[in-house]
Amino acid sequence: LKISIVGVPLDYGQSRRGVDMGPSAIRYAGAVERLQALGHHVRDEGDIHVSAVENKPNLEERLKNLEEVVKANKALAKKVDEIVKEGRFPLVLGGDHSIAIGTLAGLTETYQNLGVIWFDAHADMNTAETSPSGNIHGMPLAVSMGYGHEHLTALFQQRNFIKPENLIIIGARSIDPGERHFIQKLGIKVFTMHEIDKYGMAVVMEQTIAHLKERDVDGVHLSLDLDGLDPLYTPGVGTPVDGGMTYRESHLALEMLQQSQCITSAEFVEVNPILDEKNKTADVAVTLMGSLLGETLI
Ligand code: DIR
Ligand code: MN
Ligand code: MN
Ligand code: MN
Repeated sequence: LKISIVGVPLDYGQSRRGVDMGPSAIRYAGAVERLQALGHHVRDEGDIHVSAVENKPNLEERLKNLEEVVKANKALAKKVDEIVKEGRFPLVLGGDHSIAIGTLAGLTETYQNLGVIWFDAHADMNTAETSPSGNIHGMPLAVSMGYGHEHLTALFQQRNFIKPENLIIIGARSIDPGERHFIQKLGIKVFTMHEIDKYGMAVVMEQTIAHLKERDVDGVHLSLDLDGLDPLYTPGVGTPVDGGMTYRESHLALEMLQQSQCITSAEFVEVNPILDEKNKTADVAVTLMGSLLGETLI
């Protein structure tokens, strides 16, 4: 595979500083070397420019740092679009999860019927109206389906939004009332921790892959929020929620995605080295990349 890595040092989509250092932490954990060892051609494209200076008051409390988030995502969408058009696999390193808006906007310039697998403790489907926090990292799925502030939805220039039937959320255990309403209204497929406990990860992944095949998608993006795992394994995240996926469950899931050969792009987000224990969360992110991109035990 020809892989292009892009870092997005953005922490304005949520309230705890430090997730802007996520791309560095993931690189330090050996992402490039790990993927090269699997035989991939890896090109590190560097970081999207984001101003490190936090000098603006939050003028809009319902959408914190809106214009900074829009600006970074616009640049990211352009970069991801270029990578896809070059025939390379985009691997995006966050940064907070608001960067999924730019990644998906870039991907949908090419993919007309994109599937999305969303690993997360959260549903990330709030809008300014339903958000309890005003943090845009809790909104990328709503935006990507065409709901939310027009400065965000406008990043999807062709208005080729993600179809609710093409989206699967895995690992959710903290869903806000507005998000629950949205999920029910749009009929979104969600494997919460309850289903993972009850059926096991193997069945959840078989159903996920079968569902996307039935939908006849032309690509599948994996958006992996490290808070989807239990904080025992990934403590370096801004909004940890107990009762998450284990290290083994997450690896199994990504190994099954590798075996299915369906994934065409990926992003790993919310690694916050300031909150971490000796870069443990970035280390897990890199081992997960290995599983997704071809590592096997023997
Ligand atoms: C919460 C937290 N649902 C919000 N979201 C998080 O602020 O919208 N997403 N942490 O990853
Ligand atoms: Mn910062
Ligand atoms: Mn998230
Ligand atoms: Mn999350």
